[in-house]
Amino acid sequence: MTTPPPPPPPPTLQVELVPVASGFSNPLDIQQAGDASGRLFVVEQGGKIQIIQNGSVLGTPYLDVSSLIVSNGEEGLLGLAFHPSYSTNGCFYVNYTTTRLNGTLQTAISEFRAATANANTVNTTSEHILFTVDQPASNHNGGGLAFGKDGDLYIALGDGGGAGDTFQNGQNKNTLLGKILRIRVNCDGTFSVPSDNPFVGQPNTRSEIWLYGLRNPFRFSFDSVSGNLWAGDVGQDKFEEVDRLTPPEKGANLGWNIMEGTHCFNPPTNCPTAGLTMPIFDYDHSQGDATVIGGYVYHGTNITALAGNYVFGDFISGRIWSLAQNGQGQWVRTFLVNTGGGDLAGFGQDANGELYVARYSSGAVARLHQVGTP
Ligand SMILES: [Ca+2]
Ligand SMILES: [Ca+2]
Repeated sequence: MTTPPPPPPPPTLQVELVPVASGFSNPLDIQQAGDASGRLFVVEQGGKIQIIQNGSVLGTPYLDVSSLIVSNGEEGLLGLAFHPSYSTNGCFYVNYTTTRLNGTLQTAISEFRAATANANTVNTTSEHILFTVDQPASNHNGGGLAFGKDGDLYIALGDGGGAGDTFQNGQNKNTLLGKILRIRVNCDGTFSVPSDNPFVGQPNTRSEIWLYGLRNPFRFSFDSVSGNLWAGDVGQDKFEEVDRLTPPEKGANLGWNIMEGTHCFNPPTNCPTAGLTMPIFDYDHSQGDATVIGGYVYHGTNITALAGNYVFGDFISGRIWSLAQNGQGQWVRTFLVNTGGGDLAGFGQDANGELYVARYSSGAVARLHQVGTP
């Protein structure tokens, strides 16, 4: 009688970055159009959107707004979202900074329209600017755009800039800065404010506001299954935070600049926390991390261990982690892989739920992949 071999050790999740395409200039976002075309749209900070199709970068940009925008530091073409009915209406939305409209720095939220949904180039003359917001400083412009499961467009704007909320916008509900907004777009250059937005009809507030008290929500997303909103809100000098809001939590005050993460900021001790919605997770700068990059809840099939986990990272360190609740309900962060410092500017999710990273300084797009799987 032979002794059976010992069982193999439990598998350890090993995640690698598989190159998908390269040759981009400061890519910072990756989107897909929900049109079953398999195309990935790569947003370059300087103003071009490039298409990856069947593993190759098409020779002509999908859209080129380089001449319409300003791009420098935290400025540029910062976000892209395709209309939920893009395959029939061709409408998509971008968030960029510009000085061309009134000579001073503004954020513009613009609609563009492809002549046909399968077009691989879009003319800039199809632009309709939905609205602009004056930017008092060059930094903290936010940038993300995303459609919720409700079909409405959500827009992330930072506190305007400076440091420590110089312009006191986070808690000021009479400005769009330092907020996540919700509007209803019509794909004809117009939009409306949904009547169930939280501050509709309240004096001295902006009805477009969905969430307030944010510092610089550069990246946010919706869980494609639950509809929860996940945001990475970039901190000041000490703490980075991850926020998760369920759809009913409209009108929540996420705390800035009373708090930075779960810590008092202004005042620095004994700050008034009543009514504030805390991040589900925050982390300090002691390990070289200093700019959170919001990602996506994983619903792909390649990395089975990450099912339902939130995947996010940090621009400064390049680290990418997963975040999930343990059996006691505590949020636990697990390191997955590192892009290298200054190289992680955004995540993308394809039609199958697989995740990609926009590698800012190396000008590449890579896919998160479990080592040892096809
Ligand atoms: Ca700004
Ligand atoms: Ca907060």
